[in-house]
Amino acid sequence: AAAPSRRRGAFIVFEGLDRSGKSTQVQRLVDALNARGVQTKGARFPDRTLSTGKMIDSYLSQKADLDDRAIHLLFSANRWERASQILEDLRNGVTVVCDRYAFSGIAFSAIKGLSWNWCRAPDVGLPQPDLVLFLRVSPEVAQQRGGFGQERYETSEVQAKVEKAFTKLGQSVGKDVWTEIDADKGVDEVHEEIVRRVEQALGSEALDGEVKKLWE
Ligand code: 2DT
Ligand code: MG
Repeated sequence: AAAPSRRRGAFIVFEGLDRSGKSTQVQRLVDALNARGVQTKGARFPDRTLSTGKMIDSYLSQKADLDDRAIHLLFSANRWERASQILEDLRNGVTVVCDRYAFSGIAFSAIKGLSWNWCRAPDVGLPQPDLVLFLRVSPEVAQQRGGFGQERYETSEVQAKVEKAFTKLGQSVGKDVWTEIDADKGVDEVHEEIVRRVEQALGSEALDGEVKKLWE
């Protein structure tokens, strides 16, 4: 008999607006998968612990100003700093669950007037997610969950523009990868829906093949 083929891990990305519950749901999913024996690691972008992350953190906390293009490239470089580690984990059979990725990169820069193609270019070739879970929260529920913080982009004007950009991105990514989750619901209900969707992704034949490359 043929040796059993070793399946790679799944690359699962969460995207969404402020207060959509991304970070909570990422942690819940990582714990739930590990509990059922699916070896899983969490990741997040921007990763403020990396060298590019320090500059990004100064920008977001409004301690530093940067040209729109410069900060865009730093966010992309921040992903490239981690890309080989993510790829290695996936190839070793570890599932990676990531809080934000290149879709946030495009959405937050495109609303400043940078072109879609220009924004996409530096991320071409990064590991492509097998599944993107877009947590859609209504402005009303987001408001009930607490006010905005002090960071850049944490205003209702920016959030409304970013939501439109995410919607457009979802259409270009396609339904097999991009899944919308109604994040107005309670934490447990949202978690259960996410687990259902992730189970499908974990059963996919795609995990018998190589990790694809983003936008290629
Ligand atoms: P957090 O609140 O999740 O730490 O995000 N952002 C993020 C970008 O502008 N470009 C990117 O490529 C990424 C990953 C979204 C901090 C802010 O950084 C924005 C919110
Ligand atoms: Mg934030």
